[in-house]
Amino acid sequence: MIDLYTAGTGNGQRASIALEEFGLPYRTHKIDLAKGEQRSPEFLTLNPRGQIPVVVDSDGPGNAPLVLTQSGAIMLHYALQTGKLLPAGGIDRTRALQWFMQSATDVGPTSGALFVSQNVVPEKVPGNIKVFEDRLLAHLAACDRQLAGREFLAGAISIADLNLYPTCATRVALLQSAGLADLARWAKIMAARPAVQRGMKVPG
Ligand SMILES: N[C@@H](CCC(=O)N[C@@H](CS)C(=O)NCC(=O)O)C(=O)O
Repeated sequence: MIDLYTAGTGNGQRASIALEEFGLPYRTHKIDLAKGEQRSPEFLTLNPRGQIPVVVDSDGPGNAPLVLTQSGAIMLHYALQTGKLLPAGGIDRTRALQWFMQSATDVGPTSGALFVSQNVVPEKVPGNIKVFEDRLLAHLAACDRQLAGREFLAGAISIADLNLYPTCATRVALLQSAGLADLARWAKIMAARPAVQRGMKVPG
């Protein structure tokens, strides 16, 4: 059985939409980030960084229990385990990994930095916020160009698309103001997927 410790954030949604798309049964445990539950002694035994998402899988590799953090690692681990949403080999697999890493290392972290500059730093400086907004838009514009004439980022739908989607879902106004039409078309296709819809509602 898989236990998912999560909250309603982009990284939490990455884990839950992946588990839904892979068709893996899981139990959800809501972590209240505002109350600081991620820093409780019990939670820190699962993730010493004190962040969601965390998966506890009673049936990990070698039939041993697995505790896994990092939304990207969770996605990739179950893609490899199930053989779903990642081409088996060749250039298709390489391209899927390239775009998976683009959202994991460019889009997601920049969106996080934008959130911090808007909501967490003690002094909100419009010029600094704009720097992060522009950097995020540059990353998303690359996705938009890649999606021109394509339904998904790298051939068939893959973990590259799953990893990118939660950021686009939370940045709708920014996408619209930037006129990224191919990305907006792709986001509608992603939003219509029943498994994505279920995963985006977790933890409820
Ligand atoms: N790189 C990690 C980032 C995880 C992360 O930033 N989690 C945030 C929510 S999206 C969190 O738990 N924040 C609470 C905190 O840092 O106290 C991943 O992809 O899983």
